[in-house]
Amino acid sequence: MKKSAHADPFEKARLDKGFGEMNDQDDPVVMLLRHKDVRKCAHNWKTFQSGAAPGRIVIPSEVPIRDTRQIPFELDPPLHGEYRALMEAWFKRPIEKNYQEKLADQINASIDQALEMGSLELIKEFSLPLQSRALTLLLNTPYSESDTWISWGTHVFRSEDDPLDSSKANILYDYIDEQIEKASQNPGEDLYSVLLASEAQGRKLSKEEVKGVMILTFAGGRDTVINAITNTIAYFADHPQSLARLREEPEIIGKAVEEFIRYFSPLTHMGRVATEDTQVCEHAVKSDSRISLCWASANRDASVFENPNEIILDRKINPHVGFGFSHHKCLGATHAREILKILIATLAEKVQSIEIEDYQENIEHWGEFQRKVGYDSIRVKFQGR
Ligand code: EMZ
Repeated sequence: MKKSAHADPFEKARLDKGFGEMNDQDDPVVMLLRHKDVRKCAHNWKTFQSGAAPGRIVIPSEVPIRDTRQIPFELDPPLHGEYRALMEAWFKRPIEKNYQEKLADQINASIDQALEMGSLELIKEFSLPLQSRALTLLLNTPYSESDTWISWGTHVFRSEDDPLDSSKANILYDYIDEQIEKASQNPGEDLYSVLLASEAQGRKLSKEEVKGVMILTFAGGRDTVINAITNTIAYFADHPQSLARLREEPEIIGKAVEEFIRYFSPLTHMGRVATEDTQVCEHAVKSDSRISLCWASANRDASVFENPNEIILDRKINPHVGFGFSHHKCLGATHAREILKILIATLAEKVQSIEIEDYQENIEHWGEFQRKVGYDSIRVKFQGR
């Protein structure tokens, strides 16, 4: 199998019964595996809520390591919509030309540096710095802040031997508290200041609410974006003809980005908490227990996607749920899509070939399922054109 391949561990269970079961910190989770069920339950916020205890809808549950509610992601309608509306325009800024030019400058510089280095460890020396620098644009904060964020490593709540690392989480919380203090004393043009000046429920957002938005902005788009970048580059290493095709047909880059998101599904699943005794796939779900919406499995559902285990760069019909579905669709998706589009265009322009020299896969364990989500490390060599 190619080094960049990501097998589908959910296929059998998806076909046989439509769900899987796992245990997360003594709290069972019923994983929904079919595209139709995932979309239906994502839409049904009354029965499957997001506004449970902060951290509970994340799997592994982050209840032990945080009290701050992440906004708007851990709210349900109608409150969810009121908060989300405050942020929509800000998170759409990546479609502006000026934003894209700055992003392109950053990505050009990253690729030039990679070409100069020749061989590099892609995550630490490329994907993580690229993600962090790009985040300075989304937050509209000084570029130099990215050095601090890079020093935190790939995931802000996990470390190599601890899936819920509270000391690491505290570094992020303290940093955000400090930035909120600074912005409240000296407002500027950054996201902290914009949020501090916003109003919901007929009053200004509290510092705790602003913190909730900021934690989500930092955490939600971190390992997900890093994995998407890394997996895309690993794919081009195995498929140089695909990079050549995108060079010849830049008009399909947008479709290719959607296909990569579908195939790699950077976020495996997201939980919901049942508000009443109910059923999914004829399986009983008790009130106050969790289900998960398994985006990664839904994205390989052969009843929706022809040849789901193949990357078809210009796939015509692609209703993937890689950015979630319904009310809680990813707010950072515009930013993530722009990063990938510009990355692919720049690789096509500047890179002739990429060779994978060494790699360690990052395998997630979810009950009976083992899923490759990316790499723990991957050494590659870039060859310029
Ligand atoms: C949460 C989550 C959001 C969570 C869309 O995903 O991402 C996870 O990586 C974080 O750990 O707290 O922000």
